[in-house]
Amino acid sequence: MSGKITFTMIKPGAVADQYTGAIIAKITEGGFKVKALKLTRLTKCQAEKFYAVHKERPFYPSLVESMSAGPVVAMILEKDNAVEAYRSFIGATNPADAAEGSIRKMYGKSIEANAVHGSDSDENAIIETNFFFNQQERF
Ligand code: 3AN
Repeated sequence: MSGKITFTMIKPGAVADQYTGAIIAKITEGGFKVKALKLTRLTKCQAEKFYAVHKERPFYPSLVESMSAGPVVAMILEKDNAVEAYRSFIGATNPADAAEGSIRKMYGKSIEANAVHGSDSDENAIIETNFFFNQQERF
């Protein structure tokens, strides 16, 4: 059975471009309920850990650099079948391939600066929410 929770992050580029409000509005209009939310900044070491799965990929150093370059907005979102629903809602990794009207199409600039992160499995959603939020910060 699929979980009700996913984790998302508005990436530093989109936060710097002042898209935070528009993206949160779109997420809530999409039927996702915000269960936790914070503006925070990843250290380089935290960004390395968060994207450790990609550490052999050529884009890893640049990804780590850009993800730690400024604040992010981290959120826990709730919806039935949350992980899959949110990934289809935000659009393809490359904004150029993302569906019209999706967050990555509207606010992404490149495959790396693609506006938002979304968990890719229920297991990773749990790991990622635990990475950012303690119990008192969840509602
Ligand atoms: P998604 O975020 O759609 O799950 P992943 O997990 O393949 O995509 O990639 C994680 C992050 O790594 C992406 N959000 C993007 O920022 C970056 N990324 C993925 N592929 C590339 C690439 N070919 N060049 C640069 N950055 C990439």
